[in-house]
Amino acid sequence: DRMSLTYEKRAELAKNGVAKQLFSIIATKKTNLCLSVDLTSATKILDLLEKVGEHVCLVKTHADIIEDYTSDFITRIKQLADRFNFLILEDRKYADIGHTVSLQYSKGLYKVGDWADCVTAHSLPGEGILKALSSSNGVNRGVFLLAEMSSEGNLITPDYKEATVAMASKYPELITGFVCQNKDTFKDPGLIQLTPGVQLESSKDDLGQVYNTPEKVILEKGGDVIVVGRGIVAAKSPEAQAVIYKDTLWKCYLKRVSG
Ligand code: 6AU
Repeated sequence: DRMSLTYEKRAELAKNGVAKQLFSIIATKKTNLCLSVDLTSATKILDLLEKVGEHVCLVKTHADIIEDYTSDFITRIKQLADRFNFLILEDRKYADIGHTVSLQYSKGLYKVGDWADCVTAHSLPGEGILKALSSSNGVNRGVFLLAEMSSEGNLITPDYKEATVAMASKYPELITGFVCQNKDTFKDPGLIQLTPGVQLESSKDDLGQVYNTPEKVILEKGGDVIVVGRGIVAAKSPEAQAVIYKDTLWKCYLKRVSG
């Protein structure tokens, strides 16, 4: 069962190149923290990553909230990714027909396909969306499919979740893992459980987000890579807070694989 396997072992089992790479980075840097840099200023994002890049395995962006987005921002975030050895996930949550998604992925202002190691997508439209995202010409790319959400009242049902996992199994070379909340959602130890909705204390925000603690998310719910946004970004010292999250999350992982 994937709960007791180390990240090193799981790197060997991964079929998607990005999953393999991410498991290896996690094992090397000893961090399973994904920072969600939900800031609207490119300069602020780059400043923050200068400070916390060494503590994270994955940086999750929402390119479409950045007010001063330019190709220079991409050049610089890629330099930081190389320097600190982290991957970039553009959290676009594609959810349209394959043809539209292939345009959204490769064209427009953001040209996500040029720079993002991986992206998020909903399974809702059917597997055309995965066909569209598969066609990135041999470049090492991956997709996290949304199988569950952290927000209260979301409309995902157990059947939808199972159908999502079944759909993903037809695209083993493309799928990096699932954005999900529970360890029973999927079994394949070569895939990554990316879990958002995490803060040091259980709580909620005013718009339906639900937070669980690192202990609960890693030890009970099976999170492999943990997404933290405001828990770090909105802290007085994001750098100090990133270290606290990194250490706490890593301890939980060590406890999980040791027992
Ligand atoms: O820690 P927060 O609440 O500040 O940020 C959580 C981040 C946000 C959401 O867009 C994203 O995680 N997210 C996702 C993802 C990653 O796809 C799915 C979900 O169910 N809940 C969620 O919060 O950038």
